[in-house]
Amino acid sequence: MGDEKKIFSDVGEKEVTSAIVSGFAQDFQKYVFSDVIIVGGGPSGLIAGRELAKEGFNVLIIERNNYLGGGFWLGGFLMNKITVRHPGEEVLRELGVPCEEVTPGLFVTDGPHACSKVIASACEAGAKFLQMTVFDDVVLREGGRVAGVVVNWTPVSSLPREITCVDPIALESRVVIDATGHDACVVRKLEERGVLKVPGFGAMWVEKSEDLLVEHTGEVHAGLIVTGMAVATAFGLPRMGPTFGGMLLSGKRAAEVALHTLRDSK
Ligand code: 48F
Repeated sequence: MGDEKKIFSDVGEKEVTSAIVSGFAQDFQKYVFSDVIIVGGGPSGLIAGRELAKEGFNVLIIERNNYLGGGFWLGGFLMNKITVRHPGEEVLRELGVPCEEVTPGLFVTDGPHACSKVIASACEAGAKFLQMTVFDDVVLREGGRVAGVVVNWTPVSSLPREITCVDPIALESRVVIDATGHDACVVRKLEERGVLKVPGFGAMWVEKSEDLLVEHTGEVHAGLIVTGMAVATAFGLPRMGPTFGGMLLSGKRAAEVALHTLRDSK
């Protein structure tokens, strides 16, 4: 011991811990007030985050799970295939995801490949993430404008009641995007507060739902944009099952709407 040639650099526990704490604190400080907070790290939230971060805005994506990607890893019925209807494949190709046309207008790819590329593209564009962090409430400001979110660590909600008095914290932003999928948690919170009425999504009808979902993607309330399956819940649109072109195009549309707001309010 002592004289043998070492493979790894000579740093120990305190340097490792210090790197984690200071790195997290530096990032967190920067995102106490963001340009955009996206709640939900599924396909629609990741694409919206990528587009906005690419434009130089600081984007924070909040995800209640440890992993990102939402329903995009597995496609339908636990079978590892992702389907997209034209023109959804154009987004996959832009990200370098190979896909095959199985019938005119319908493309198939592998979940892990597509999902990992979408996550990587959001990271490479500069989006930042808070995982294991759950949306709890909205921050409302003058005129009822949504101006941020209240969040807590996900594990807090699974602790026994006698030790769960952990207060959440608030993060402010210029725009909030609800990308929480079928649950539409942010929109539902506004309903709970008597601000909106939420019809919930309708029965499955893929030929109608994807077009409607992209068309309805946009601002549902001052300061709050809705994307992905949360749009179907917010507007009572039909669900679409395991096809994802609508999620990718809705993410792009949400980013376009957010860009208008961000540029107008500069
Ligand atoms: O469900 P999800 O993938 O939403 P999406 O982007 O895509 C929907 C498709 O996956 C699929 C479909 C396609 O045809 O119907 O369902 O609209 O991703 C939503 C993400 O939001 C997170 C959740 O864990 C998931 O990763 N999420 C949901 N509620 C919260 C949340 C919350 N309260 N706080 C933080 N994250």
